[in-house]
Amino acid sequence: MNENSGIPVLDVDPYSAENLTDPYPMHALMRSAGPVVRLKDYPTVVACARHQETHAVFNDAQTFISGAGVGLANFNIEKPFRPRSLILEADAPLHTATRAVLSRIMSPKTVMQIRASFAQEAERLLDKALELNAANGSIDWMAVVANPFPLKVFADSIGIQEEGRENLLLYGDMVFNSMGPQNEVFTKSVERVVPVTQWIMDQCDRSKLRPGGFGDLIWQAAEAGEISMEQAPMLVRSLLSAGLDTTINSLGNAIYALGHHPQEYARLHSDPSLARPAFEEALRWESTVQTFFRTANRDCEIAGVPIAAQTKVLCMLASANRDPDKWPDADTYDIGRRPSGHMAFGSGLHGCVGQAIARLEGELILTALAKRVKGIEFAGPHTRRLNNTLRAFDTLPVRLIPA
Ligand code: OVM
Repeated sequence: MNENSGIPVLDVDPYSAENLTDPYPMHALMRSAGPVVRLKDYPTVVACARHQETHAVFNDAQTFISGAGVGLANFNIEKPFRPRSLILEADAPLHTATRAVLSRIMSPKTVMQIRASFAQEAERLLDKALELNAANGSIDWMAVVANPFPLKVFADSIGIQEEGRENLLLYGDMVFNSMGPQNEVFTKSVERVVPVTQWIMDQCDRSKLRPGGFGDLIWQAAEAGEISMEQAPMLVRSLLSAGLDTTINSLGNAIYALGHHPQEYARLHSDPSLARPAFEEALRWESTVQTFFRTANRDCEIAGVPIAAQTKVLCMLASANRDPDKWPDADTYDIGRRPSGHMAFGSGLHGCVGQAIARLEGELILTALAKRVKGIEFAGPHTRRLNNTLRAFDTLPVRLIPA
């Protein structure tokens, strides 16, 4: 205990290889220590690992701002690692304007319009997965399904060229790593992304974007004066940053959840209309975005604990999603649960603006899987891609048992 503040100080590093590999014992320790904890090695930080405080912080955007960065770095003190995102790392009124544009482009109406073509690609990919599985006895779910699907359907929706799309994976990996400390996980991902950074920024130019795609619609909003012309490429960059690595690893995490719970998979197989809640529960049980920060912009309190202005607040979203005070049998993956209030898409004003498209992608892949496959077995050890923010895989070998 720290006598000055009365806040428990824990000697745990959320960014150690051990905790990135298996964060759950750390989550339990943090939740049980108190509503707010300090971390010995991160003196600028307080952390919330319970659902109640995490939710409260995310729903008070006036006190807990995003404009000073949603990673460990405080942009009021340190220079942002890249020009700051105009939506993720912004507050009102800037955020209000950029959010309105992206939320219209990815509205429920858009989701209805893209559904048929996304479904066709999901069916085609699962046909291919079963063929490869028949030929080889197993497949790498990441290589055959999880990586290719968003790289096809979401990148097509944005309207970027096919050549070089794999660069987006290196970029996303780096962006999410940059929200943690400058550890080896981060510096290695920066080394990999350097050669493709110019390619990424080039794709944000109007001339590169298919007319009528999400990217072009952002430029149209600039032409209409909703945002400035200088802001348009930066908002396209947000789609490229946030739209691939997240959904890709959510598709990985969903198969990981179902593979570990054969009875839940059997339920899904017998009723493929459970695809949507099965995906949602996977987001709760194994949250792809594990953490985001806010910054206290004034002296304030969390759960009655005084928090000084400029403190970085580490919100452990994945831990909130396993908080036993919020969720009965929190560690149990149950596709009959309707996990509303989970924090995997964040919450409040900044809640994931693409979440309807992410859910569509998850639903369609799990539906196509459930129709063709009666069981999933792991076909060897998976390999994780350690990331300071994401729960991610390099490979996830599975054997699909055809129905
Ligand atoms: C952005 C951005 C980057 C990463 C994640 C994200 C989850 C947004 O550049 O706006 O939202």
